Amino acid sequence: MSEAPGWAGSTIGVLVMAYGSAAGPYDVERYYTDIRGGRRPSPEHLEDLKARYAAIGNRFPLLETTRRQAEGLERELNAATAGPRYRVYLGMKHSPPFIADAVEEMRSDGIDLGIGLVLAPHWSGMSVETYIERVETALADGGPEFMYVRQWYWHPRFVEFLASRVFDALEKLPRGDRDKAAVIFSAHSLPTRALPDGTLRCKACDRCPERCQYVAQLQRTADLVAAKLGLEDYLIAWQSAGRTNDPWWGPSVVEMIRDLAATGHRAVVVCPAGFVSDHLETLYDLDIEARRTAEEAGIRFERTEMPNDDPAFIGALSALIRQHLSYEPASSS
Ligand code: FEC
Repeated sequence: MSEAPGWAGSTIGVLVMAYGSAAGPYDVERYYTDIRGGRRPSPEHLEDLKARYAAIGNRFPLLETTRRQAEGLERELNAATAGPRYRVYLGMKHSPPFIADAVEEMRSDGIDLGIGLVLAPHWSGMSVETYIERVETALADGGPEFMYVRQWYWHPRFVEFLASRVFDALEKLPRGDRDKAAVIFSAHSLPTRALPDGTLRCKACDRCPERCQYVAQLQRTADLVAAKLGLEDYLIAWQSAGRTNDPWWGPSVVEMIRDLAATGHRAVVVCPAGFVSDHLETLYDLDIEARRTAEEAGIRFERTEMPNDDPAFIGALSALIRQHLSYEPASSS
């Protein structure tokens, strides 16, 4: 497979981007303020967030996991003897190393071609596009030519990987419960707004080429994984809604678990398909909150293991980057 014609002799810079996390309990206020676009959180909200981190043992694994993913990706991309060389950079949205710093590093390393990959498979104007905007702002001072992988919810190797994780989680259930189990595919909720016709839309819809791609893309991931496994009882739901005054996209995972229990299910497997690492949203929102909801409702709970730096997942990311460079060398989509 020939990649990025015209760039064969150069080093391609891959900018891997993720959400970011606090560096420790002392850094939670700075981090929360950054997430809120510079507005400091109320003391109640800050205490609530600190308490959630404390409940998971004050762990902040996202940066380290993303670093391992980036290192693994660089190794995997460079494993091929022919073709261009790759250098992988790391840029976070809400904590150091920030995206702008990574772009600056690429510029000073003399990288000619950059490719941006956000570690979130489903596109939304409120998620993936906000990373790209940060890159574009940083590029205003000059820098590599850039292209972006905006969405990869469909990638066969990612789908295959998720299917194996769902299979493993189902296998952990006792046989009798497995036969009455439902699988919930979840992603981060987004704030919504009401349209004049009464329907709800993600707040980002004005920026979507088509409406609610985010919802349709999660559904597509779920359908593809379900088809691989022959699953019939599966749904999508939304998790980790923020503590803001807006309504957020639903139904939530917690609501869905209660509904499933009420309709005779004996177990639920949650596959957080919108995330690829362990962090607060999996370790607290699912492993503590959603699990507690299931237990209170009298049904079993399993969560699929996150991709983190599993070699099969890193291989899927590497295939994605190579394909993007081969088929769309001049595209920015
Ligand atoms: O472990 C960690 O420290 C980081 C976990 C973490 C991930 C993550 C991913 C996404 N978020 C998305 C959207 C929003 C919107 C708001 C918002 C707020 C928070 C807060 C925390 C937080 N998010 Fe997050 N998100 C993570 C953590 N997120 C903490 C603030 C406390 C709270 O309200 O619970 C609302 C912003 C505002 O207030 O104006 C919107 C989306 C993703 C998935 C895509 C991605 O990874 O970029 C979408 C991981």
